[in-house]
Amino acid sequence: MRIVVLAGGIGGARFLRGLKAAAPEADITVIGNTGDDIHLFGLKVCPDLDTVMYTLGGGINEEQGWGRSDETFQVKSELAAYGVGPEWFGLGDRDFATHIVRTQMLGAGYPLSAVTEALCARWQPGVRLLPMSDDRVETHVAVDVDGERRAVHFQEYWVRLRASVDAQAVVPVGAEQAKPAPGVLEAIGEADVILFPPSNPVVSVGTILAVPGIREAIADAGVPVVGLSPIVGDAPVRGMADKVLAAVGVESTAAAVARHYGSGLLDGWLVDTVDAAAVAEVEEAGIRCRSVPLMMSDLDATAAMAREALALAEEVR
Ligand code: GDP
Ligand code: FO1
Ligand code: CA
Repeated sequence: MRIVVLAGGIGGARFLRGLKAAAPEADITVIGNTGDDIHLFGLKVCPDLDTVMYTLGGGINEEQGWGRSDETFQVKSELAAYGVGPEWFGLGDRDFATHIVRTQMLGAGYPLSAVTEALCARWQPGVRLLPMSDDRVETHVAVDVDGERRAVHFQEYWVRLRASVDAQAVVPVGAEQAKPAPGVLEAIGEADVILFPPSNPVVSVGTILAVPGIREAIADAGVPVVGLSPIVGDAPVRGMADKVLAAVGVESTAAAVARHYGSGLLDGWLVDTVDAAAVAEVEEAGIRCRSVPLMMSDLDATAAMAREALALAEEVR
């Protein structure tokens, strides 16, 4: 079975671990969000691609959910001693090596998709990891500070400001001009099932869908498209999905997120058991819905979620 998954960082990566356990024979292609990417110290950092690669490859900091395990921060403190920041973004020494290799290859003319493949040759994530695009896309968030509107990079909004101010708008800068990376449309066209993991609907899955051609290819694929809610009990399990959903006028409920994707895109939707009351509302919107436990507390629980998603896909096929 060929499965395509649109993934952000932590939510996407943890779900993929469960999916691999649930469907060990499946051929899994991951289309990764690159809207979180940022250039720092002359280096290109791709947080969501790296989170998927490290999580599936065994190099992730498990507690944190991002960055490397056994990490140290010597380079960061040496940079700080030169007065070179930003000090608010925690790049560790082991992680730095990834960004150096990536930036060196990009400088030599390799596209991001080829660089990602080369990095994955070390980590062996057990899935084919494709960036959504080889073109530069950067999510910016409009915020009002002291009565003035300004746009900040998504990482500045999340990591420096900790999403403490409301997001007025979310813009995937460059997405309109971006092309899907090589292999993305082909993978969607050849998929048997397409899954939206419990990733952020706006700044992860939404950004991938903003690359012209990807949303259309999924809607036209003619195969089941099933998603899992990242909203449990009317709040994100972690992160700032509530803030960025508000910016696009969507309530932070499992049902509202399903309606936001819409029946033109989604065939099936899983909500947590605490949101069982949302099932009827989602089904009224023309999307088949089930309530099942959706907390990725361990591998078994996550694999069970993946099995439920695949079962729902068979039901709507
Ligand atoms: P990010 O790029 O690191 O923010 O990760 P993603 O976009 O892939 O996923 C973020 C989303 O995952 C957040 O909106 C969380 O609510 C959701 N999430 C994290 N852990 C869980 C979980 O155990 N269950 C569910 N249902 N959602 C989760
Ligand atoms: N998240 C933080 O909250 N603080 C950090 O200092 C930080 C650094 C960082 C470095 C590399 C990387 O791949 C991810 C990093 N993240 C950090 C996580 C990142 O901001 C988020 O996972 C996502 O981009 C949010 O969707
Ligand atoms: Ca992300």
